[in-house]
Amino acid sequence: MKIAYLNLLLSRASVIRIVLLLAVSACITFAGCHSNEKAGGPAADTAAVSGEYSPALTFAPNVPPARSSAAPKKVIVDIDVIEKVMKLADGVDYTFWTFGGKVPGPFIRVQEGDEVELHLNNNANNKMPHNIDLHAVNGPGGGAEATMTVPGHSSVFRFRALNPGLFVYHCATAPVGMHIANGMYGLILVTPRGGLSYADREFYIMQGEFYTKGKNGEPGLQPFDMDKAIKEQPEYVVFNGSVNSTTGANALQAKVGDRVRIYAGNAGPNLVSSFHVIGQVFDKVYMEGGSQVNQNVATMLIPAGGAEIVEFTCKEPGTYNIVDHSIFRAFNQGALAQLVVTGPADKKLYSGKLADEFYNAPAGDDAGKKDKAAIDPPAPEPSFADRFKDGHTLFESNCSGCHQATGLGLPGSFPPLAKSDFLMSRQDKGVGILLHGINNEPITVNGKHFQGVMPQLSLTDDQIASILTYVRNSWGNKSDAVKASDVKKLRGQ
Ligand SMILES: [Cu+2]
Repeated sequence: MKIAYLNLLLSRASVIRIVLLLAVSACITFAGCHSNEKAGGPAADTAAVSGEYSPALTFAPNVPPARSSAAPKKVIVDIDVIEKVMKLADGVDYTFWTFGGKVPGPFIRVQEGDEVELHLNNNANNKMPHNIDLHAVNGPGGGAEATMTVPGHSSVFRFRALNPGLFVYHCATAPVGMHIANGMYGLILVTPRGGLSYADREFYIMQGEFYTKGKNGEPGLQPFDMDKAIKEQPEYVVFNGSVNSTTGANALQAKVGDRVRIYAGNAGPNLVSSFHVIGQVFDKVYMEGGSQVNQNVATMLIPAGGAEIVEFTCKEPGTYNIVDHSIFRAFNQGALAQLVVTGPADKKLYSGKLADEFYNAPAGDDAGKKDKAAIDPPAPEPSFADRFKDGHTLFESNCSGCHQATGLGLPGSFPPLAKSDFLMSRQDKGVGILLHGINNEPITVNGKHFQGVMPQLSLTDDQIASILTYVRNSWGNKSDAVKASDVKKLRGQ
């Protein structure tokens, strides 16, 4: 989706004023160079509102398009509160409290100066009262007091969107932490007058924790655990409401050359997020979703109840993992999303692996000079038991993060190795994948389709033989040991 934004034309007088402003504030402002005066109208709080409309509300990862008219309008936003059971992870259900029936709630996009009229409808089937606190509001409780609503009622209040930026909204009914932990949050964007710069693709990602009675992965309908919430010990930390909401077939998609903007929120309720896209540098970041721009940052802190706008241009094809870089959250608790970039590779920008060669220590080093055969002699083939044991250790450090210690993988993202028809059909298939990785090629395992992405791991013939011996003889799999010489043969091809 291409999104066009208005470019602001600046008079010489306003350019001078901006230079002065920059000199004083020594910072770059939201929307480059804009102020209410320069937008040609009075301040946002006094500008006349002309006309009304109901904007499109989108659910993650989608973002509604920008409005073309710059004049402030009356904007009517209707949100239904729905309590419902949905999937938190494979085999794990949870009773979510939601804005609009999903977690996170709808993305609300308005413009600086708009008068927003918010209707909060509490479904008659719900059990709890709810309200909404929008961090974009200047007024008591951010609207929470005005919108406290019992089931079967609807509340209305209005606010003027005075401050441009990206803001969290959430339910603030007591116990507030429980309403947030159950999924009642989302983002509201107040675009500055003059709009944001051009972007080819915009995405909506929001992190949140879940505190379940059962441990991570324990199946069934899991109730909320207040004790774990108070101790800030979540079982799940996820993007967009569930484990694997935005991976595999649901990954974000972009093309080489695309300008990507991510609206990233963190609902908490407790943890601060270290938001990172592995293999991308954000060349532009609206810090904490506000007006100050930082440049060339790889990992952004997002406070609980806060948000960031990050931008980058996709330069190389590949699958990019989006994580909370408190990294056990990403690979063990669910805080993992993916962006798949397609298009031509530019080997001048990123070569991929160029060599894996025999290494000889420099002269004078204690290791001394040795010839290749002395360092890397053809080792005698170890026993099956030793191969299996080494393979287990190597699997734990290289493979279990994705394929899981159980060998069951993660549905939709990482194929199972346990009883895998693909793995067990032929030894050389596994060898080939461990030698070369998989670069976004489709593979089918036990009738299920995966868009395969696995990095090349730079393993030796011996290590590959051990890992394959382990995985081909674990979790119900059974076969002969894999020999290092079998791997060597295929490496040469
Ligand atoms: Cu609530």
